[in-house]
Amino acid sequence: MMRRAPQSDIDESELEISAPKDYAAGVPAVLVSLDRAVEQMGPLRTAKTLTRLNQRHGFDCPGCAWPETPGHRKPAEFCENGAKAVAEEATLRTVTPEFFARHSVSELGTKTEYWLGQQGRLTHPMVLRPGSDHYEAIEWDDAFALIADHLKALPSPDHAVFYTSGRTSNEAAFLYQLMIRSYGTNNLPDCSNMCHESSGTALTDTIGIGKGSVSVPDIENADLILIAGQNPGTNHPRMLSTLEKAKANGARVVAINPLPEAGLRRFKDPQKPSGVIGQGVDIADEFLQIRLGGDMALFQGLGRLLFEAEDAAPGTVIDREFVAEHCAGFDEYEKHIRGVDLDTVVEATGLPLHRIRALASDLATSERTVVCWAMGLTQHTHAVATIAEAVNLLLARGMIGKPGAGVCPVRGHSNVQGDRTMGIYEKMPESFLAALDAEFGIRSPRHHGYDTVEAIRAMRDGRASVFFAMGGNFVSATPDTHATEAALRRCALTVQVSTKLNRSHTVTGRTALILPTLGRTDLDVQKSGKQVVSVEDSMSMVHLSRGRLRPVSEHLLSEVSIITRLARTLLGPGHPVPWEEFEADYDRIRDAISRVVPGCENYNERVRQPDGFALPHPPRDKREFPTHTGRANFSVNPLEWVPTPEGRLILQTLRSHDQYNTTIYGLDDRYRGVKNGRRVILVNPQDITALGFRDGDRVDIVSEWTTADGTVEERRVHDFRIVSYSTPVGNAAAYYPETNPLVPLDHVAAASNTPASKAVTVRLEPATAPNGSH
Ligand SMILES: Nc1nc2c(c(=O)[nH]1)N[C@H]1C(S)=C(S)[C@@H](COP(=O)(O)OP(=O)(O)OC[C@H]3O[C@@H](n4cnc5c(=O)[nH]c(N)nc54)[C@H](O)[C@@H]3O)O[C@H]1N2
Ligand SMILES: Nc1nc2c(c(=O)[nH]1)N[C@H]1C(S)=C(S)[C@@H](COP(=O)(O)OP(=O)(O)OC[C@H]3O[C@@H](n4cnc5c(=O)[nH]c(N)nc54)[C@H](O)[C@@H]3O)O[C@H]1N2
Ligand SMILES: [Mo]
Repeated sequence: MMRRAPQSDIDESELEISAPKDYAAGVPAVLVSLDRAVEQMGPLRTAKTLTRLNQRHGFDCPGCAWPETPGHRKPAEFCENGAKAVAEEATLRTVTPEFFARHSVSELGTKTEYWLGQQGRLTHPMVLRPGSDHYEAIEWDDAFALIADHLKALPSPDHAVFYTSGRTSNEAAFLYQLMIRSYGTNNLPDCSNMCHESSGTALTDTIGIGKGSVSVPDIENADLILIAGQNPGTNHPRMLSTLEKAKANGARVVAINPLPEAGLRRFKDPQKPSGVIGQGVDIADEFLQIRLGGDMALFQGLGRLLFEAEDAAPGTVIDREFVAEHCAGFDEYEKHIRGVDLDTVVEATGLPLHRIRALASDLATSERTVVCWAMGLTQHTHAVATIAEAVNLLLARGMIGKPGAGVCPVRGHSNVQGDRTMGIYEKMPESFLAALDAEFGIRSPRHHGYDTVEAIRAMRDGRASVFFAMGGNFVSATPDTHATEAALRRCALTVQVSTKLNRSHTVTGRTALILPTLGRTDLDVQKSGKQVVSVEDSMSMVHLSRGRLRPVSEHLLSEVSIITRLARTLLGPGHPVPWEEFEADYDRIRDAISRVVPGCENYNERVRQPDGFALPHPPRDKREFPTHTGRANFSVNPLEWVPTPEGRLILQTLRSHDQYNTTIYGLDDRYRGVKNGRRVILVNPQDITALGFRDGDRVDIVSEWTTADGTVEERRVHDFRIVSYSTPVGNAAAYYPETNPLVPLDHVAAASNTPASKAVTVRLEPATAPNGSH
């Protein structure tokens, strides 16, 4: 039966540590999925939901953006963490106006994300009035009027910020950016700014489109797959089935990671007898335990070794034809990369030279190479250059735009890529804005808006004072928690369109609103009947998603309804966009999308095909590279890496197996052997001793940051337990979002402005106070 939400918060004294697992999934994964699902939804709703997950007539998993295998789908096309994502959303627990009457905002502000999230689905629009410490119910129309009044009172539309997380459907995203641009600003920061922005920036410069160039069949047919800076066993578990197939077809998989992640070692597919009673399959043939931030050096070293292999057997390694026909900048690249010092590569990566040579020889002989990556590459100061170096390797070998080969940035949120395609971007190109204006007879602003980091600075400095979030948990997901909190508290109004309670509801402007919305699993009925929405996965496939569950409250509105009703209030009756028609029938939104968004022609028809349709990708489809040179660009990047200063550690902030970003599903990072708690820091045993500590000691983590004018700033989080763990010497790991207060706002990647959450310089001190603050 469904269990009640937790009444008390986490007791970290219950923390248990055991040995990390050496395989992912297996039977425990199924048992955990069912247990969590039944706990939140009860048995009937569990059966109804899990059988529809990722099915052709079902809904798209609100978990990750890994694609479904085209053609055939297994009866249960989900994974443990997909099941948890669904259980969290489809839960029958509710957060009602009575809940807010019982709990003040200040009290809620002392709770952990885990406790807040476990309380259930938001049921009513709520308002926090100036000076009050309790949210109270508000009518929808009054909420829209209140937002419109605030927006109209601003000195300029650029004083408002409109954030988007990555679960919003294409239809809602398209209307959201349309409303915001009609109002007059491009301030559209999104979670992508903290996520794959570095990938988008690097890929746009080098191959002309900021999206991955491979499909699932490409991965299945590759003969060499590099997985760098990604933990698929936890964050993209369905990818393991694809990798299993690739291995069965003879692929070699090389994992490049500071941590020996369980999912990269062995996979037991619980849907196969061999995964239930057998050993499962080994995923990685090679595991390179690289130092944090060492990937750029690795890729450059590999580049030099490829040229050496070419010298030894001319005409066999570099794809001269591809380079001559499609690329620019090769000579400069060759000159630079031949000069790379291999001793520096060894120092930067922490990898023995013979292992790097072995990988170079794999690369030199592979006929179909795919490089996959995620946050381990994107969240570094030199992230864009690192990804550009991976592209250099692939270009030199002619590995883009042919079957079985290419770039595979594995995206995070289930529709983060689609939201960008629909215009959620602070610097959308002129061609898109012009098409939008022509379709609707509006005039979109042309000057660029704020990204996430710039939005925080603008609120901090009083240049923005209305903050509106379409989903997400801005306060906890962004870096420098205390600075971000102070910035939000300066606002006149903060608005959160949300499904569940989170910390962003407790850190507010003078007035605050919570607008509860339908999720991916919920039935959405409008004037014309039941609605469907569409999403784009990590491999540019666009398809439909149909929610079927009865919403937990009759007061929820869909995101489309919230946007169209707010737009009508804000923009007035004479506005040229047919907001009411759009709300009544989402087909009308898709008709508009088909005329504005490139590649979406005949959207309604094509999205209804069984597997949807693929958006165009010129490098993948025809080896065309729409860059500024009209060719695929090699790039020259001065080598950067992340040495560990004396007596310090470089800290990466990452996800446990039991969370979805800031949503904490539970307290069990099963694969890493951490149970009943999250305030841990994983440290190499040599460092523990060298720094004068012992395994199990409780410490404060203090980050050190030198500002532009040379001042050293310190940030502190309290009371973390040291766990001895296999991580390179000098490198440590701890969970996000508990460690976000340590990440300085200005510590960002060059060119993409993505917070460098995987490389924070820290020192450890004996714990000064028990945890209690966040
Ligand atoms: N269940 C679940 N699924 C999710 C999410 C979730 O929180 N939970 N989040 C979703 C989102 S939004 C995203 S963006 C993705 C995130 O997916 P991931 O990027 O896999 O997430 P992280 O936990 O940040 O893991 C980063 C991985 O990179 C490694 N790493 C860190 N620094 C480096 C480095 O310098 N070099 C190399 N080579 N490796 C490094 C870490 O050890 C870790 O294995 O997952 C998505 N899917
Ligand atoms: N230190 C550190 N910081 C990081 C990262 C890291 O690795 N380290 N990773 C970064 C990354 S990759 C990302 S993507 C961001 C994530 O940043 P966000 O996307 O802002 O955060 P989430 O935790 O995914 O947001 C969860 C909330 O979204 C709401 N929600 C869920 N589903 C829906 C829906 O369908 N509609 C609406 N309107 N709301 C919904 C719920 O209220 C829930 O509480 O965090 C970034 N921050
Ligand atoms: Mo992400």
